[in-house]
Amino acid sequence: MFSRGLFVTVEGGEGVGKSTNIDCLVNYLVDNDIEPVVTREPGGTVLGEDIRDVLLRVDGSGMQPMTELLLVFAARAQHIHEVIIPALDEGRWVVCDRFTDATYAYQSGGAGVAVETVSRLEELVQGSLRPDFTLLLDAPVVVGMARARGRGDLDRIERQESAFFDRVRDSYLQQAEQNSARYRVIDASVELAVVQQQVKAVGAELLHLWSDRMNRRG
Ligand code: Z5A
Repeated sequence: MFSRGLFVTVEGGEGVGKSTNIDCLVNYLVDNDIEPVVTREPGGTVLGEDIRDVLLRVDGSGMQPMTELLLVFAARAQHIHEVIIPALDEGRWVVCDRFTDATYAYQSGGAGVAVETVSRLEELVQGSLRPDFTLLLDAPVVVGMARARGRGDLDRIERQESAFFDRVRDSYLQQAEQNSARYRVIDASVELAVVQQQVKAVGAELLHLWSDRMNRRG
């Protein structure tokens, strides 16, 4: 039902280089005649960006893990309805900076919400919508945090203790192992040029996947 376009997500911990490498991937795709819709979570819509501000601002509100989880899924419900499904239904590619795997990593792995609670909301909000392909940029927490700190003030989630981010990373690596057909993991701790070579190789793999799919459809 949702499979006309291609839904690609990019995941990873703080500062691993998602934005930088999404630019690289998108440029590669555009050079190969694919113009994806590029979007992000939390956010991607006017309402979703407002929810993102609430989620990330440092205001001492003592946000509870369940509140955080429901806000993430509220933003996602709007994003799916307004942006993702319409684009996929038009046969377009969607490249999304984080999606529900981030919820498993941060709200469940990091903050301790039960995995079953996340998966119940996933079913409720997404129905059968799942990414076709996920690129995980992986780096030790200290590497990503040093890069994130280089950009200035830390937001509310970035202020968690480092054990939180170790659990986030573990959750991502576990998800990649459990969904190995959908995931590609790139070591993002090395020099940017080396990372981007691999990102372009992933772009080439996606183009093959797409062309196979088109051929099967006749
Ligand atoms: N969140 C959640 O909790 N639950 C959810 O379900 C979802 C999200 C969807 C915002 O996400 C927050 O939302 C996030 C999780 C939570 N936690 N926080 N905070 P975000 O994706 O917008 O925020 P982020 O993870 O903090 O991403 P970022 O800070 O924008 O980082 P990035 O995109 O991964 O990195 P970057 O901006 O591309 O690169 C950072 C710097 O490193 C930059 O100066 C680059 O030039 C440099 N860089 C990148 N790669 C390299 C290499 N290889 N070598 C050297 N330097 C590099």
